[in-house]
Amino acid sequence: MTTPRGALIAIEGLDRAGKSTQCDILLNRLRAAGIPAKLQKFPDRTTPIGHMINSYLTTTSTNLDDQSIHLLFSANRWESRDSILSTLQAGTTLLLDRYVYSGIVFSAAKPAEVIPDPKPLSISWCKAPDVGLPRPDIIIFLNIGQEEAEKRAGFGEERYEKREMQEKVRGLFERLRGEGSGSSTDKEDWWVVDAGGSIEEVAGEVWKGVEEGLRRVREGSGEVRSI
Ligand code: ADP
Ligand code: 2DT
Ligand code: MG
Repeated sequence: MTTPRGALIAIEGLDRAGKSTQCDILLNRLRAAGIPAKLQKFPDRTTPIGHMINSYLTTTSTNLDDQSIHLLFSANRWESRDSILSTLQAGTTLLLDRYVYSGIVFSAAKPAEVIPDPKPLSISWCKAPDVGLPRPDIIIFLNIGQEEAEKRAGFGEERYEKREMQEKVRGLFERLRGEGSGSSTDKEDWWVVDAGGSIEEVAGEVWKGVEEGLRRVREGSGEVRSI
């Protein structure tokens, strides 16, 4: 008998929603349940493309136009495509701490920098470079109000950690989740969790999403779909 493939589970949400905290808990919980699992974070700042992204996010001296940095974020996912697929085929469940969806909404939320005709990047333009990447079996969205997020540790120094940007990101995530049969998301792909409770409460709800993702894989064709 061949090994059943692992599940591809994306964890998404605004800054400080608790994504990284929940990913760590989940990884341990999956392994404790005897389910082989790995965690991959995007952006992956360890690769040469990731170094450019890190420099853009952490310094004001790295200036890239909005289109170029968007494509770099996407390229940073494409360079992981083969390893994502081989991990899943080896029967290992893969947790993604942010994925394509952060890529779309953060770029589309940016104030336009294109001169002389300033227009924000459209959602459809932002989606295009990720078409063809492995599609998650489930996207667990940690939903948190701005007020609650602001009670957690303060904004850091990175480029997108500003209130106005976060509010736009919130609205665009809502739009993406409600869009229905778009090319990269269907409503049923999303599993929305109230992320305002205690870490343990949130972990309990997140686990239900993981069980749903694992069920979809068990009952599916075995193929990894594409975005
Ligand atoms: P993200 O990865 O989504 O930006 P983190 O997991 O890094 O968020 O969490 C941001 C901060 O909030 C951390 O200091 C973390 O300890 C804290 N935190 C995470 N989840 C909760 C929670 N449910 N309740 C209170 N604080 C939390
Ligand atoms: P972290 O704080 O989680 O390291 O994220 N971002 C992320 C994008 O703009 N495009 C993308 O494709 C991805 C994956 C969100 C760093 C910041 O990078 C943003 C916050
Ligand atoms: Mg994080």
